[in-house]
Amino acid sequence: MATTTEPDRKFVIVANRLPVRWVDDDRNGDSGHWETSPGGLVSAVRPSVADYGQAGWIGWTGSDVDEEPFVDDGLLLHPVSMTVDEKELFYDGMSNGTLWPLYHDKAVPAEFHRHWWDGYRRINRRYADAAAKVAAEGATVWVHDYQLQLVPGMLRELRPDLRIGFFLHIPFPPPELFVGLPWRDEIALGMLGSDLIGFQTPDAADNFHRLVVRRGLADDSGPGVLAHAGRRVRTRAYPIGIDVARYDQAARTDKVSDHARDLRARLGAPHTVMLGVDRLDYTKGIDVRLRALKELLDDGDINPRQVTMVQVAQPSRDDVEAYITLREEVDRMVGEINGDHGRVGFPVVHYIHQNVDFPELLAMYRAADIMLVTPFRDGMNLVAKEYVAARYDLTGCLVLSEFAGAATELSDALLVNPYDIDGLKAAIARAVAMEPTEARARLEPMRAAVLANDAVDWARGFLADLADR
Ligand code: GDG
Repeated sequence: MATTTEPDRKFVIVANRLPVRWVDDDRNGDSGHWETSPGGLVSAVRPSVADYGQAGWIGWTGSDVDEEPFVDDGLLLHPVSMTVDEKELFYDGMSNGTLWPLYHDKAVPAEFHRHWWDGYRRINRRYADAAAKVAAEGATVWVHDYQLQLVPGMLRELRPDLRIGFFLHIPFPPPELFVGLPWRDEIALGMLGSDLIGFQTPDAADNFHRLVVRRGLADDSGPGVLAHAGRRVRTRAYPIGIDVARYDQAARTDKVSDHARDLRARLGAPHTVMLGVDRLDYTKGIDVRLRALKELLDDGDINPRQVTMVQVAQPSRDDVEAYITLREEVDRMVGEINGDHGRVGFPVVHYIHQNVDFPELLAMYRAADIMLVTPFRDGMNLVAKEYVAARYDLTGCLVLSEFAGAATELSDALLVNPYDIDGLKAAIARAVAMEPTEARARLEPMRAAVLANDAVDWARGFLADLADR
């Protein structure tokens, strides 16, 4: 239903994507339907909307077609459109060619291009204008993530009456790294337009705090408090949670149990099933876990007749050069492992470069004895939490990078440094041999941690602090 835009929304989310996306049914654009967008941001943020009567969401539909605002389930969806060229500068370029690698330190070099920056500013302005148009007097606006770091500052200029919160889903790098960015002060000032800035970890919050004080952009007013332009700006860690009940309940159903049993049978009923689930992204360390597996097989430390690995790599950002290269590298490594160690009908690595649906994902979490989460750097990593939520019977072993934000809460996982291949190999070998009593003792506190901070707690915690002056 199309609707006119009135400044009547008491609560406005501003995120790169809308919470729904248009799916072409017949591939020629004649018919289609809206479905929930994938990813952790939407599932964590969407429920908070229910606490507010009149809410709106500003975001991109993923297409270059101009769409009118419309209401879905009481929520005003306000599409932001961008041309193919603008998407290249703003999204592929500045967001994913500059900021994403810079913030995930040294996975690939960050590129700095002035025309990307111009595109980033232009599109941030578009989101800020849209938010200014729909927000009611005194409304709360919650801006999300690295694509939109200029929006709080731009919005504050347009609408000083608003309460503005910003949450960064990815890491914030140490000041020593960040200062190489030619537009460091503009980005930091953009974020300082907020009343409250949330990060995934205390380290990220601390990095930002030190940066702005060191650059003379704000004064230190005590732990987590900055003084900027006559206002108080608070910074704090709010580790994001998942919809625990959804994973826990689905995992307990007969349907998922049957599915998991069937999956293990189809894998050749191995002794141990290892699993990786990631967007195909160079920060996630998919290559490093394949390298560790290959060496363990080459050395004879793992028996390919007993151990099988499933790697789901959801297609992602496939217009960006580094992602194309990674895809080729992963294809090659999987081929090499299976060529050297597989048998006809029994590959060692089952590689799925596709999106799997929720029931299939759950069945995989249930079928996996070992979950490998080995990013070089990750804001949080929801997959680690989802696995823990699905292991209601306290079986299974999580191997987790110490550089994922999740490692702070899930410190009972087998923690690894993904740059240390020998250490990773030792952790995998240890996970394969782990006794059920140890697995249980590790999972119990991890489940307690995941249950204690779910997605709704996370959003409410942030929004309560934002409301508190
Ligand atoms: C960013 C930050 C932070 C993946 N493949 C499939 C699938 N997924 C789902 C997972 C999970 C989500 O996508 C991925 O979330 P992550 O947290 O692991 O990673 P990013 O996408 O990089 O997210 C991250 C997050 O924002 C939230 O703040 O934790 O650090 O980088 O929910 O289950 N889901 C389905 N099929 C797949 O093939 N159904």
